[in-house]
Amino acid sequence: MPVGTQGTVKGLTIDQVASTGADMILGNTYHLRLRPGHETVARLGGLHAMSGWDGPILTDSGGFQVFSLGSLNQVTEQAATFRSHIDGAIVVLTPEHSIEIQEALGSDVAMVLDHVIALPAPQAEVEDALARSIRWAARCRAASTRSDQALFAIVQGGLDAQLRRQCATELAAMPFEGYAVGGLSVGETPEEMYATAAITTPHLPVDKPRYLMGVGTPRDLIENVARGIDLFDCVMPTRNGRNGLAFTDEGPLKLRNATHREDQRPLMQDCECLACRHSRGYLRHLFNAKEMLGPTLLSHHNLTYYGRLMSEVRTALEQGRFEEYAAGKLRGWGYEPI
Ligand code: PRF
Ligand code: ZN
Repeated sequence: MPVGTQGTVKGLTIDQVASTGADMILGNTYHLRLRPGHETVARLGGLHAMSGWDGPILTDSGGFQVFSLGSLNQVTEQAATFRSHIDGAIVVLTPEHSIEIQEALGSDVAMVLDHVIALPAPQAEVEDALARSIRWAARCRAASTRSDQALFAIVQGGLDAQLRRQCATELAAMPFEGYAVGGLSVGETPEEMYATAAITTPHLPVDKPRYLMGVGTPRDLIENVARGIDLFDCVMPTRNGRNGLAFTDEGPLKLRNATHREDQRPLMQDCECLACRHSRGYLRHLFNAKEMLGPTLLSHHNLTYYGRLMSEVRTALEQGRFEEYAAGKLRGWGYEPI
């Protein structure tokens, strides 16, 4: 899922987002609650009508943004309380309020409110956040009223195999339409992330989507698909695109580098995106001249690259040649096969 935090995938029109092959996009409860406000979004017809995106939308619950963006965060059994990063106002986010906001936004998939902590953390803190996340998941399930909105649970538990298994097993016994693995990509190594995904997915239902939140690099997608993950979201393709970095089969290219000054080649041969109609030299010029088209074109290329990667992954899985496909990609990026 491309990330459209504030009701827009930054720098792209919805037609451009659709042309990257994306089916579902992500929106953020935390941001839309603060601005323009979920009630305003509802009066504008909901997130689909407001943004013009008529495909599926998943909204994150706010748990992670409270952790990463808010200040003066305080988590009690009742709620996460934080200061708005926009105007300093104090906001109290209970599990019930997170569901109320997501129902007003009208997303197709809502996420439960969870308690996210930075890693590494003391065992007692990891256990406390995990137990609270399970209780909050139950409160979110009880609070949800829309039969046209799926609700996904989120497994926490740090890097601890026992805790991950316990959390996954308890949540799997509750009625959710899908399951996310949260609390990763928060400072651990890639190998720790892969190991944690590997010990978590066997305890999740096989017939429901498994979603790894906030991940990752192209390599992370391949490695985690190999460990049983179906769905991802990440700002990486768009944020890196805005900063002049383009993903390719040979690894990332930094377009600001002088080596690209008079390079007539596109970023990639056979890429159908809007950027690959132009030379690397032109793209470099756009970034050097701070033209807004540069971030737009590279965001379009990177989302097209991610979309194509996942589409090829699906085909390779269907045809029983995922391992071979994954090995080729990983070698191209300079990594050992799985
Ligand atoms: N919880 C929620 N959203 C998230 C995460 C999480 O743990 C992550 C983890 N990197 C990204 N987004 N609710
Ligand atoms: Zn391209």
